[in-house]
Amino acid sequence: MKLRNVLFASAVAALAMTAAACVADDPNPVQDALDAAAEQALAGGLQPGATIVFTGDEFSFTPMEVQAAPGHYFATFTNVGAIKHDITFADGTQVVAEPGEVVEFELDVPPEGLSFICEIPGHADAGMVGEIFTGTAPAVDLVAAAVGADEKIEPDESAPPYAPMDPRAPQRGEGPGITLIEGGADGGGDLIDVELVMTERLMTIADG
Ligand SMILES: [Cu+2]
Repeated sequence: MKLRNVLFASAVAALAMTAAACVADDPNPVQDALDAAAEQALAGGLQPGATIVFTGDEFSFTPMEVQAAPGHYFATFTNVGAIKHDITFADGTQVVAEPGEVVEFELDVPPEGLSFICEIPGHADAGMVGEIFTGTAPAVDLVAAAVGADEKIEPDESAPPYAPMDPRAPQRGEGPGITLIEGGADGGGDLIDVELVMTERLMTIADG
């Protein structure tokens, strides 16, 4: 009889744990996908048969770079953004997800790897580009891919020299144009006077 009681007690404990696990897992599939994507980025190269987890938002993919050996993969695309996104691979595979939606699909990674973008107009230019690499190092510069491969970024010779900034948070009342006047505010509190300087500059923010 004693044994039977013990067994019954552990069955109840197991049920309680299962219930707790369900409550912890279910409410936030979006966060789960983000966690999985982050874990995958740290894990290094994936092997065929694994599940590649992609997330997309305004306007990037996580991960932007996936390292995976050539072969067949399972994949999920979770839209963690507020507007519709797709993930479109260089081989034509396309998956569309509404905000909050998780879409499962399968993918063949060829020996040369596979680039992907969001095909919704403007999204790739805004940063929704990525690449599955089959080697150990990224084969293309993703920034160059985003701005156009033949568009070379040249250093600006007339730019002011690089000057390191003080990384410390300023003390109360410290900084250029900032004056601390103790007891200077209405009601007796301290007054921090901040001098805002307006300057007029001519600069190009976009061609044309
Ligand atoms: Cu998009």
